[in-house]
Amino acid sequence: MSDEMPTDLEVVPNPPPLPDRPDDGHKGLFGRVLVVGGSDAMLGAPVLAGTAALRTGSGLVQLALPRAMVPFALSITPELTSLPLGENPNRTMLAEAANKADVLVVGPGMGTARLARLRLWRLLTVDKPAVLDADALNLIAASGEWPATTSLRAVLTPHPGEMARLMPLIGGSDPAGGPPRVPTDDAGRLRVAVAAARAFKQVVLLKGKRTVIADGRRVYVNTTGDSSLSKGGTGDVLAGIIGSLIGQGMERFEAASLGAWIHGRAGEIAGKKLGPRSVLARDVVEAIGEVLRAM
Ligand code: NPW
Ligand code: AMP
Ligand code: MG
Repeated sequence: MSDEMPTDLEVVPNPPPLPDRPDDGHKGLFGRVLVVGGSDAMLGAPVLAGTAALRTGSGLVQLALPRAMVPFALSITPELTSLPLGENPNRTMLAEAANKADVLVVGPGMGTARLARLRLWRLLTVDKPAVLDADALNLIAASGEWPATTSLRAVLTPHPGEMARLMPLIGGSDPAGGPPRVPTDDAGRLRVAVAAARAFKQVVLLKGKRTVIADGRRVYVNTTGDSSLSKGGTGDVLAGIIGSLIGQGMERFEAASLGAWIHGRAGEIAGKKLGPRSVLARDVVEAIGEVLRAM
């Protein structure tokens, strides 16, 4: 990975507007989102992602998650539907559901067990746009290389810890010989996001204050968001928002840029109501409507 700042980048100053929502539309028109995630220890993550997608305007959102969790997940948000996953890796059923969806959101709370890896690898062969978050990124990092067979057109949404795990795949290392680290300054974060977008040929969103979105040619640095978002589950909300915007017809770079902006503003609104310390990820989901109404 080069230490040079790329000089051939277009800096996009603002996120794009929301996609149109025709008055006479129906749920099939506003995107089918399939969220794949959840594991014994983490039920909230896929529910937060799915609920955020519904709040962002998706018509239909299905959660593919371990069978035992389905009743709990649907009792939190009954508007979600489910694809219960059993103990055997029935990857055909999952691929069929993925092929029916307009967009996939893969990784929130999924864990990194063998079954999760088998399911992810099957999904990587599906020709659909996808948001790859959390454990989907951790599994790819652990495999040691970007999966060459993937036909997914993805948005990767690593936080700096996840990006550090991916950095060996793009030739990144710590000059001092320790584990790779993502720089904390704006220029360094931008360099890493662009290098990853170019190496993987995907859209990359590097989280944090001033989240960076890069597609290899363009870059957008988000300005919304504050420490109201510094709590478990908010990243899962972001994955759902971006998936929803892609399902509503936006291109990946545009959806990731607008999604980061909406997510940040929703965090700020929740923080004003409750105080930044007390905001929960679900409060960010609840504030999405206020953000969208004002746009
Ligand atoms: P440190 O401590 O600074 O050295 P992990 P995770 C580092 C699910 N969740 N932002 C930091 O390192 C997710 O979807 C489920 C964040 C820290 O040790 C995943 O599937 C929830 N981290 C799974 O949990 C709610 C930063 O990264 C490490 C950082 C694991 O995801 C929570 C943490 O990252 C969660 O969303 C930064 N700016 N900079 C639920 N309710 O179901 C450095 N780090 O180990 O990937 O853990 O993000 O919690
Ligand atoms: P994750 O670590 O995956 O749960 O994601 C956390 C989300 O909250 C990311 O979108 C971060 O960019 C955002 N976030 C966390 N802390 C802040 C902060 N202080 N300012 C702005 N955004 C933040
Ligand atoms: Mg996360």
